[in-house]
Amino acid sequence: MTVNDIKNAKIKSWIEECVKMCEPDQVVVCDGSAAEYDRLVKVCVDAGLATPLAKKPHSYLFRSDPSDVARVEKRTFIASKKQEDAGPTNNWIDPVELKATMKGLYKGCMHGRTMYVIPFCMGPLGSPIAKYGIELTDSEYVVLNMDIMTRAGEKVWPYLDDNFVPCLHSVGKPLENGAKDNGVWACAPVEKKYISQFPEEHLVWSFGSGYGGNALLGKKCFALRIASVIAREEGWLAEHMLILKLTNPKGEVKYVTGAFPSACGKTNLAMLIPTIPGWKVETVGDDIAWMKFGKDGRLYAINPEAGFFGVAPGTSAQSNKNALEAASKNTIFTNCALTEDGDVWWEGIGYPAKGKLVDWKGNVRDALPKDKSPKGEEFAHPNARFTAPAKQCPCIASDWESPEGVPISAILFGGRRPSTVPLVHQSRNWNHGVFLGSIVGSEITAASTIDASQVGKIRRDPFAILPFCGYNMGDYFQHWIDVGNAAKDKDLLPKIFYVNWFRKDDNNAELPGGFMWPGYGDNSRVLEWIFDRCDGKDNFIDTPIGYMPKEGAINTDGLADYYKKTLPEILKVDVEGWKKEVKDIRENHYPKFGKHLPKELMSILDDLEKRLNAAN
Ligand code: SAT
Ligand code: MN
Repeated sequence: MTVNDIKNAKIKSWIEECVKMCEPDQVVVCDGSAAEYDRLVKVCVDAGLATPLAKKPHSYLFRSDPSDVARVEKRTFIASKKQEDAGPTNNWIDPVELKATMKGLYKGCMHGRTMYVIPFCMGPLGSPIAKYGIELTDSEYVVLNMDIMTRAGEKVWPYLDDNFVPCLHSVGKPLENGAKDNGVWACAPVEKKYISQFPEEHLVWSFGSGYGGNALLGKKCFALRIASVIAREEGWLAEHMLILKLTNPKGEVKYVTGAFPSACGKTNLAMLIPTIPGWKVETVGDDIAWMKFGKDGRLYAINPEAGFFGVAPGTSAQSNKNALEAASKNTIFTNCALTEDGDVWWEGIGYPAKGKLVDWKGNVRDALPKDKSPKGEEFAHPNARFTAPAKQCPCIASDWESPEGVPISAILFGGRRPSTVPLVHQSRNWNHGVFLGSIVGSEITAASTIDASQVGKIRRDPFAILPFCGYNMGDYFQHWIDVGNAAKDKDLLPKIFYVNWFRKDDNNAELPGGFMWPGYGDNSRVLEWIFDRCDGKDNFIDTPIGYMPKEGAINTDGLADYYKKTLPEILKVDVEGWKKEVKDIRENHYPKFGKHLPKELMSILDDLEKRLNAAN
């Protein structure tokens, strides 16, 4: 099929306009077939951009440009008409000005390249919660990744109408006069990179980067930044959340979503292997959840994606066996190291490499006798990724593609908090849960900053959606409150919990890494308590910060003695710590949102302070 065969006039004229501006050598409408995938892989292999992996069937390694290895938040823009609508946490440029600048960049930017037209669906095809888009891109790598991460190609046309989200992408490196990429990843210098969302138009324009969320526009740009705007207009929730299916030993099922800032093990939690007998965790999604009220008044969630774009380093048989299995075939690896026998390797894979490795920059180096490397000398880039089909995950839930979604019983928030925040506590009600979401954050550690004065401070990442919210974060809090108010029956709303797997006691030499809780599969012990809480079981005590496990309510069978000893400590309310927390929220966090901060949240903060004072 060609652009001329497209029946929808709005779609056709948008593509024609982009073709006129970008001037590609040719335009290909993607059908999403296996043959097309293999043809584009061959283009990349022949161009020296991809390496087939002997050890992983139908899988390829790409190396990006060293300047194009992650999302670029500084170059990500919410171009609403009014700056106030982008809010205090987003970069804003006037949309008229931004469009003028970007049109200048897009002019002729696809010379020497092919423009691919990718029709795609976020969510199961035909689902009442799904949304549709079209990405135009000059990157074969993007087409291949979109094939895994979304439902893309010919099958989408019957569902496309005037409501599609247009997503224009260019790597921003035209090839003039027959020039070739010559095995070099194409991108533009950082000051020419623009990852732009136009919320009023539900439009995405991305220029200059070929990597991940900058370029696979269905993911963060559409499914979070634009979808959060649409969700607010339409009364639902587009969230940076995993979705898991939890089955207890009696075979009863509950679905849980969870939002965590990066580096808190979100993908690991979504694919967790419980250590408590009889329990099962299965995956519905590892990154994004779209939640809408069903006819029965419950919130139903779909995973809008079809694949995992997971961080490779740190993924091992111990940390996440299921992710390794998911990425064992039909997978694209980016910026991992290459072994002599044609496999990928990364730091934290669980075993040292042998012989020589080609590192992510393409240099051949002797492998080290361990699976760690000094900072800055990693063989795999710390943000190296695997793009794997979700259906290959051994623990994918049988109903992960259910068009009506899965009914959510619990919502989790969490962060890395070495002190103050207990292992788990439950909000008293929906608005108190919104409060917990609004204060999500991780403590800044020496490992995450070069600025020593920042260490110990909390980097707030409300709802873990800070870089992905398409509008004013204060209005976003209000939207969550409005969704709770819109519930037909408040008792049917999911229960909201705050978990913290990362409490530390560096003075206790018995604890591995100083962590007071083992995490990983043992987090199932906390999930069990949450499951029972959703059933209203009498397993809690009322505390100044919310509901917490009563003594003996967390299953400790088989837990190492030193964790049994630390458990009471991480299930206590640290009154003095929480008073400092309240002060930090009042002085440093909430003032950012000015008059957009919902008054409900301020009264919950006041109430928390009162309860803490009364606890003395
Ligand atoms: O590159 S992505 O935005 O897809 C992943 C991430 O940075 O969270
Ligand atoms: Mn994410």
